[in-house]
Amino acid sequence: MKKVIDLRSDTVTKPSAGMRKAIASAEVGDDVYKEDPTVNRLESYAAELFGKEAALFVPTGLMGNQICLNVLTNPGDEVICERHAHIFQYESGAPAMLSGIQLNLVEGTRGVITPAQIEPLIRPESAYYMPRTRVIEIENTHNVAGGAVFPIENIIEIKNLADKYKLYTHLDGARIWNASVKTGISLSEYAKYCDTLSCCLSKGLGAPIGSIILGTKDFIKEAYRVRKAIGGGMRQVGIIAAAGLYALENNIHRLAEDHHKARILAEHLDTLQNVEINLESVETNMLMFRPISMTVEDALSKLKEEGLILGTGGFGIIRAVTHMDVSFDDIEKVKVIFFKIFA
Ligand code: TLP
Repeated sequence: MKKVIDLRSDTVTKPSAGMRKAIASAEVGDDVYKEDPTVNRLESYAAELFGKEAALFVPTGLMGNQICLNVLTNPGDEVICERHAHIFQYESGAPAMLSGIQLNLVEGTRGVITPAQIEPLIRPESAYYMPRTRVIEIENTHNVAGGAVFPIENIIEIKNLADKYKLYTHLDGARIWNASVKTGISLSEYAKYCDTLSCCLSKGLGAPIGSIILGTKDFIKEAYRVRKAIGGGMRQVGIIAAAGLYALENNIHRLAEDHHKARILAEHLDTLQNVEINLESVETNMLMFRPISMTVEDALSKLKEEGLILGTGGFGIIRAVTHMDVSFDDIEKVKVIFFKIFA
């Protein structure tokens, strides 16, 4: 049987042998009593890595983002974010559902928003008839923008703006690892410019489940309460945290290889006639491209017949994401399939 190559997302990876070993030998306890030694180790390791006071292990990136927003806001408040932000596009309306808050959207350039765009949207304190602006949220790397890195200069400017208006900043850092590996900027440097952040162990780092949120000790104390309230209090979850620890210790630096593989595919697609791709937009492990003279659905089903599963990045485009379960050999096979369908 032909091997299927799955590039729908970097979430599709399966735990490696080393990770499974770490899972099997994990020490566990009841984490709702804070007695799981492996979870405790993961949280303190992450807090140190990001230079934040405290961290909390949560099941998913969505829950991580939403707990942060819930703690930072009150019902009726507003969060400013980019128009294609994950919290707006792909979190099932959770800001409204869980926190009673609304989002004020800024049209970014490849996911990047600027203080000049944000400042006019900040509601005056005196305007009691308007929602209260409370948080500025950014995403790094930006998913819909194809894994685009948010430049650190913009992040610093946004943090300064937030400070000027006494707003909080939240970073959706589901793929902050990719940004850090790409730019060489440390995780703790990125973390300096946000009050809260959420990062995913289950994307490029290869863990089966798990995200971590970070902030001050006071913030994490509140977050702990919210996590329980929405059903995220887990018990002997050290078996999963062990995978997360393994991922942090072993799988960050290798992301450069995923970036390289995405680049190889992008350069190949750029030579093919029936595809539109902006090479400059391929910065990390994602590529977004538009099929020419066929619909996205047709292209996806033709690719699938050849043994390659891709997904859509929304907005009429196809998304391919490289990850640790695709080898350089697989990448060569993908090139052949692309040639067959798009040349
Ligand atoms: N993104 C998934 C899909 O939801 C689109 C993917 O395959 O890329 N923030 C960002 C920036 C994300 O890309 C994702 C997942 C999340 C948060 C949510 O993480 P999970 O799936 O763990 O809830």
